[in-house]
Amino acid sequence: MKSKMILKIIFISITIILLNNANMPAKPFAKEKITSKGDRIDKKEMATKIKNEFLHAWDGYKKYAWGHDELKPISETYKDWYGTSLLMTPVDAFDTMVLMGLKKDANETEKLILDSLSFNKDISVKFFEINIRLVGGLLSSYELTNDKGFLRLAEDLANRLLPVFSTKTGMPYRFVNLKTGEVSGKVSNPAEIGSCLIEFGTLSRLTGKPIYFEKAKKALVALYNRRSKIGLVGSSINVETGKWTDTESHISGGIDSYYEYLLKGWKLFGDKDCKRMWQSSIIAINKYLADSTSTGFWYGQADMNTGRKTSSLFGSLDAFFGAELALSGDLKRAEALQASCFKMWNLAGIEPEEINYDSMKIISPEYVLRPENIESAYYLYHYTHKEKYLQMGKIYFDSIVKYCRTKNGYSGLKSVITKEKDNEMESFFLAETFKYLYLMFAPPKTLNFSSVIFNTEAHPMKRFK
Ligand code: DMJ
Repeated sequence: MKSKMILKIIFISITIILLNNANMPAKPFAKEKITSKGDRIDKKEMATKIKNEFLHAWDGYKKYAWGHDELKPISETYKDWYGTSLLMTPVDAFDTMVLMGLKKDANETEKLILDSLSFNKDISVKFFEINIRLVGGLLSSYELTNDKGFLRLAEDLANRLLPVFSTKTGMPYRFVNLKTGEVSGKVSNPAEIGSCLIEFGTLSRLTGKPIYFEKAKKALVALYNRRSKIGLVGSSINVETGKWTDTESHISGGIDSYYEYLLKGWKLFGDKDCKRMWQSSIIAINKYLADSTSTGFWYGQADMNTGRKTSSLFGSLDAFFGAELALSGDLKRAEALQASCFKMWNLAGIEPEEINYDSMKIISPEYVLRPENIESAYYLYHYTHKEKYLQMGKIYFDSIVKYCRTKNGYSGLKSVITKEKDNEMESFFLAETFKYLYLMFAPPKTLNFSSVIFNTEAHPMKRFK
């Protein structure tokens, strides 16, 4: 009886190991050359340069968009997402300023936020974006400063977002009116449904009110429970009926941070369900979506029910996955994927939004100042201490300065081929892109990596003890 049991355990362990090793990259980051000379990087000098460029972007915001959501750097004006400002850029950028030690700017920004930010507005907002940028930004601002004003704002905002969870399934609607609580948007996607546990769970921990954690966790579990027999999720789902409306599976935009929050929900709160959900999901991802080709190691698209490959697209958003693999302990796949991401960045001297990795052709040519490729290089430098990731970070930074810098800030590109600018400076450029760049080169004492978990907008939350 006992030996039967032991045999069974051995059999299950071997099966898990085999599944986990499916589609392994052939050569993990083998002959990838980063710089021609292999020069050592002066970290102090890089950190100073990055800080100065952050200030250049922030000065443009101050001059032409102060008090508004975002800077339009070429027309030298501003943009408010909903016709009235929610201070997207200041809230998103504040913790980066604190980490960079920019005391004067941080003090001015803190005053702007605490004196003028209010959420009692008759506007219908996108739950996902408002949560990751504003609730996340306010919570990390509170944890870094201990100023209760930030926590009060985060709690007020989260209370106004709560009506989104009023479905039978527990999965949230996409939009909510901040004043009336009216909800809309029943066809959603895994990322928008499953990316609030870090923020809502942290809010519960800080306020002692369990409701936020419970709502976010219920949504995450409800989505996980609708995975296919082979363990994958699709691209869109009706949150009222729980029925999938698009069964294409991938790790890209629209699904990406659902997986990120399973892993980070485990790491941040020690949540056992998140651990189990991540561990079973990553087996399916590596079995059906991982793709080792002659051009590198990638993650593509497949049907969630059959596992049949549907396309070979990879883009700037997918580049976040190296960071997740590294955080989960799978450095082999993380390093191989980062080598592919580096190739993608270098196709046109700066990263395109999407490529076909079979042909290595650019499919969507824009670069909207996204952080993910840099985020993964930062994680890999943290875990491996390999100089090549610093060199990679320097190449990324130099190309952003070269192609995206404007007289009054930074602009995304309509095309990485023509380098034509798009006149947008997204708030995540200051929250994420600059933060990850800076942290890669800054002294380790700037932020204790292992004591925090970053939300998907790079706002660090203290790990739950
Ligand atoms: C950010 O708002 C977040 O990282 C989100 O998860 C997806 N992408 C943008 C930046 O590219």
